[in-house]
This record gives sequence, structure tokens and C-alpha cells, in this order.
Amino acid sequence: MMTLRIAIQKSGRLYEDSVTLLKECGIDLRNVKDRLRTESDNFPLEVFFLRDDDIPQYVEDGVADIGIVGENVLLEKNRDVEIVEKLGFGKCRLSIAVPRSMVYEGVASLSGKKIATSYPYLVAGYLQERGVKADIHEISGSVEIAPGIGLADVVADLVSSGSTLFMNGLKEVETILQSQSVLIRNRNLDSDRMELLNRLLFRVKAVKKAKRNKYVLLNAPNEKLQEIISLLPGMKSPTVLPLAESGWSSVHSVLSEDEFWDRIEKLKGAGAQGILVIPIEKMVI
Ligand code: PRT
Ligand code: ZN
Repeated sequence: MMTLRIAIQKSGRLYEDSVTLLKECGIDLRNVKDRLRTESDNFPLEVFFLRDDDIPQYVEDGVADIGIVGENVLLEKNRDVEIVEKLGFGKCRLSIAVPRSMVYEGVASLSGKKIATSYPYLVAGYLQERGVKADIHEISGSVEIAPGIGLADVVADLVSSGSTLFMNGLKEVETILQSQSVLIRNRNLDSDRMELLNRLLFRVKAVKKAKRNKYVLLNAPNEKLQEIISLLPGMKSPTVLPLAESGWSSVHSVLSEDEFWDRIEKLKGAGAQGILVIPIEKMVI
């Protein structure tokens, strides 16, 4: 039978979120603990567990049809694959950081410096675009300690909270790239596999959308109903049901994360009471 083959990280920062996403898409995986390969009982999906660095090449070569990987790794490897969807997890940035004591006056200050990084291709491109000549020194891990042990003057490394840089006496001075995990695909999928990918993608989008939205229930005095409804966009329009107590209605709707608090405050101000907020598991519109 035709299956779609997906490559995900074997262990590391993207592993849990990748497996969770598949689960939320209703795809059950067997023997995840073996972490070599597995398949699903209820969706024609075969999963390969790999080092993240190898995923772009496997997908380009068609050994896997699709994959989940950080944009940082994808762009560094410079493989010819297509980004299908941004997944919203594994967010970080690739930044240049210099010792706190160093006087930094823009990228020109990097001229002639020795830069330690695991992203030589991206760093070289960044510097070249800005006409800066520096000496890139590729190392595979613990980049942040390089200046401290005299291996390099500055670093280019992934940052999320910034605490690793801080603890190593470094300050972030330039952002080369903002990154998150993405779903990628081989450029030459046949129509059967494209169809499976589209089924998977439909579910991924429903899960992503649900995460960005909340289900809201509240009680409204009938004389305030119009004002309250105008504050709730909903998917089409809010549901309004009479309460047992006369003069009151129950209003149900959906609110997106970015406008959530603002709307809740306005709803309270308009006379809404007993506001309940409930997470949404899937959202198909
Ligand atoms: O074994 P394999 O090769 O598969 O894994 P790996 O060791 O190469 O990668 P892994 O698991 O560390 O990271 C996988 C992916 O997670 C990265 O390619 C990024 O896309 C994403 N990601 C998100 C991060 C971070 N956030 C992150 N903070 N990857 C690494 N870091 C490291 C960073 O290098 C630094 O050492 O965390 C430290 C900084 O964190 P803060 O919070 O102190 O700033
Ligand atoms: Zn890696």
C-alpha cells in the first residue's frame, strides 16, 4: 500500500513537538521508543527518526517524502525542497554575539574577527552581503564557550531566551535569521503522495488554528445583547441561547489569541457575566 514517509528528529528539541503534532492530527504511532522507524495504524504514514541535519537531504533525495526541521538547518543545508507550512514551534534566532567588553559599532566591527559558528554557510552569506571580511571557524557544538577559551573572538549561534549568551559573558548584536520548525516536502511527489500530504496538511492546519483560538461562553443581559454580540466576531456569528432566568441569554463564540484579552475586558465592560474560556482541540472552517 502507498504510504507517505516523513522524517522527524530522532531526539532533541524538535522531537517531542513533532510527535505531539502527529498525535494531535489523529495519527497513532507504534513503537516510538525504537526511534529508528515506525508506522501508523490509522494513517498511511511511515516515520523515520533522523538527526535534524540530515533531514533536508533525505527529503531532497526522496528517501523521505516530507520532513519536519528548523528553518535554520534547512537554510544552512541549502537543499532544494519546498516549505509547505510553518509549524510554530522550535522558535529561535541565529544571532551574532560578541564579548560584553568588546566595543561594537555595527557589522564593520566584525571585520577581521574570528567567528565561531555551526552555521558557516548562513554566516558567510550574511557577512558577504554586508561587505564584511571575517574568518569563519566552524565548530559543531558549545559555540558559546569559544571566545572564553580563546578559540574565536565572537560567535554566531542560535538563541531563544538569551541566557546561554548571558552566562558566557556575551551580548547579542545582530540577528541573521528568525527561525521556527517547518514542514518540508520533496519537489517531485507523485499524485498519490500529494493527496496524502494534503490530507495531513488539512489536519495540521486545523490543529494550528485551534491553538490560536479559544471558545468563549458568557451570560449577557438581553438589553446589552447587541453591544456584546458586536464585540464577538465568531466563526459566522455567535450562538445565542435563552437562559432559564428571563431577561438573560447565553452567548457562545470563538476568539483568537491576539485579540483575546482586549475583547474580554470590553465584554466585561459591556455587562457580560460568568465568562468561561475553553481550549479548542480542532478547528475546521
Ligand atoms: O541530534 P541532532 O543533530 O538532531 O540535534 P541538534 O543537537 O543539532 O539540535 P537541537 O535538538 O539542539 O535543536 C534542534 C532545533 O531546535 C534547532 O535546529 C532549532 O531549529 C531549534 N531550537 C529552538 C534551538 C533552540 N531553540 C535553542 N535555544 N536549538 C538550539 N538552541 C540552543 C542554542 O544553540 C544555545 O546553545 O540553546 C542554547 C540557547 O538557548 P537560550 O534559551 O539560552 O538562548
Ligand atoms: Zn543537529
